[in-house]
Amino acid sequence: MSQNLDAYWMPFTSNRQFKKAPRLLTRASGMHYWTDDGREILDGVAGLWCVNAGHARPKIVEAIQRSAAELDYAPPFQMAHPGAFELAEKVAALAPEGMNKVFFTNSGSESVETALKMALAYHRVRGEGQRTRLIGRERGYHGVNFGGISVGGIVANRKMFGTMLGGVDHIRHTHDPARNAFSVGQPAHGAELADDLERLIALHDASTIAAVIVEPVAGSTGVLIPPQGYLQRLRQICDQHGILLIFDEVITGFGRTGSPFGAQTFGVTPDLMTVAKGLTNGAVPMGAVIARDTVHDAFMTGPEHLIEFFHGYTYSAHPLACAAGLATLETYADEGLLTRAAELGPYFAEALHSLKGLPNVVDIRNVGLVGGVELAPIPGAPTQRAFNIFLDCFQQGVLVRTTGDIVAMSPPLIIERAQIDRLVDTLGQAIRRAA
Ligand code: PXG
Ligand code: PLP
Repeated sequence: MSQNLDAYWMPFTSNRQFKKAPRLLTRASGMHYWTDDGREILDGVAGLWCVNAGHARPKIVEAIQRSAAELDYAPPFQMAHPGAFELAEKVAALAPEGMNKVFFTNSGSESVETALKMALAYHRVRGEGQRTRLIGRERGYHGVNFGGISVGGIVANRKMFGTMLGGVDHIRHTHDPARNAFSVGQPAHGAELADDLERLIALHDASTIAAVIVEPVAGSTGVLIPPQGYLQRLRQICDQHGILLIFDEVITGFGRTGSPFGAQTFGVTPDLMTVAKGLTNGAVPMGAVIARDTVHDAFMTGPEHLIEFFHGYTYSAHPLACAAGLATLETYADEGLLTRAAELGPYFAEALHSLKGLPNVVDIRNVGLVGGVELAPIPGAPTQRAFNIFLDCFQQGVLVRTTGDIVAMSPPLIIERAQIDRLVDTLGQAIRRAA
């Protein structure tokens, strides 16, 4: 490695360790990456949970190339370009009924900030401006901006950053290995954990609460599947108390759980949905908030010449991102990818759960084409066992992802059965070696 690695301060990375033994990817196609030294790597995480149609898909590549030459940039404030409307319409068509308004951002983190601001402003335009409190959940990941880490519940992402947003509280997480370890699909126990919201309502009074934000499946914290009935119960409590329910579908959006959105897989419609990642297949940064018509319409009340929502990004609905998004949705439709995780889910589940009984495996969780394998930490060295397994898998030509002592998998939705076998076999061997 002759390249100078000094200047690049890498995100969410152990920089010094990485730079001593770098892992560089230089090319990608379909289910695979290639490293700078020419090794083929099976992608078990869809890049970072985003490349749902697989890498470098021709339609998407061509759309990006065409768009870059045709319209490099168009201002999104008081101006627009056709691609933005076209993409919004297509996204709305995939979303649950009644959710037909799409606000574009450039990442999941920005989608979260946007949704939280929308929720606050929604109550205010309706004359309930006292609803300022935002409720998140322990172990939640909602990106890294101040709103997102405030409602988020991952300690390491919060503790360095001061007081964050005021007026935030958290309901309990749903991870309950004592009752639910090795559940296939949605665990049976824990719907009553949603009642924790009642506790916060009793404490703060519903009239002060604007919104609750949760990931339908908590991804970054280690793949926590919602217990049966849990999301329904949250919806019920929110309805009862006039609280908006926000689903952060940055990972669960665009086919990961077997339907276009987790909302559909789990049969619960939120008021706002945040998405990113799979919206453009990871090829161009883009996110969005998908809103219920009723939320949007509440803003459309004042004089028509006035701006209704004082929010937006220089690159909202960027032409390149819209082109990538349109080609991505076309690719998903052409190949039936948004429901493929439902077809392959049982096979993936069986493969994954075959790891039960291997040394230090304390839980296995799955839904659609997302899975997590939780390991007992090495005493005194948390995260080390999973990270060693990650390195071993990479050495064997398979990319997985770890968080804490959990190995997460979320392969591109084009994965074939034989590749699922290879992914799980490689992981199994690495788990044995790490014993
Ligand atoms: N919400 C959720 C639910 C996410 O999973 C974000 C928001 C933020 O999106 P951006 O595009 O700002 O990163 C995410 C992102 C991991 C990992 O380690 C997961 C994410 C990002 C980085 C790492 O699993 N998810
Ligand atoms: N900082 C400054 C000084 C700016 O002028 C702008 C946008 O005009 C921003 C930050 C926000 O950038 P973006 O719209 O890309 O989020």
